Amino acid sequence: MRVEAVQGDITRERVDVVVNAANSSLLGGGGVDGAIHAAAGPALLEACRELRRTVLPEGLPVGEAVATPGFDLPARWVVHTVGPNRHAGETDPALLGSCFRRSLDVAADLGATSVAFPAVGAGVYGWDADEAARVAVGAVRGWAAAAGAGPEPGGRSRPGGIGLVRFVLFSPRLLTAFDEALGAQPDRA
Ligand code: AR6
Repeated sequence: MRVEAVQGDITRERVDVVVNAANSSLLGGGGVDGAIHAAAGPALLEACRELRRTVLPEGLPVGEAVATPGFDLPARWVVHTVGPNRHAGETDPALLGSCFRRSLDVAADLGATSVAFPAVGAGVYGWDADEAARVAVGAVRGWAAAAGAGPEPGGRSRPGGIGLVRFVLFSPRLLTAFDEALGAQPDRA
């Protein structure tokens, strides 16, 4: 699986899945969440409301992920995840890593071959750029290594079709942090 980092606007990415750094309400917000809703059009908010009415009446838990169509985005699907909010005392990096692993689980179940991630947690939720990058890269590479290892102990076989993960960063500072994390961590898959 290829893992790369670029600077850009994730709403313009031509990939199967764009990941959204949402909040538990799934009903929109600022940052990349606001940009994705603006670019996808009002049908995205309606799809999120439907998730709340049906399978997620209490919202999406931190570290979890759920899919909707991409509507007016170039991407086919949006996978929404919720990062831990450091300002609310959620400082466990494992929860941030879970956002990336669970998003890839959902993307793989959709049959996606390419996934773009923003720097989940590195905006409003207060994660330092270097730590956010280290956690993100470690989680994605760990997921790829596990996916390459075949069926999970529970017997569930993971589709191994994701060939590209691209981190799409809004600022040069974040791009540097992700480039350093990618260079510093060995490619395990
Ligand atoms: N493309 C790529 N990255 C972007 C874009 C874009 N179009 N727009 C912003 N970013 P944040 P969080 C970067 O705050 O920290 C929302 O209100 C941004 O510069 O979007 O997980 C949600 O509803 C930053 O580096 O996500 C939640 O309430 C990164 O995306 C809360 O913010 C993530 O910043 C989630 O906070």
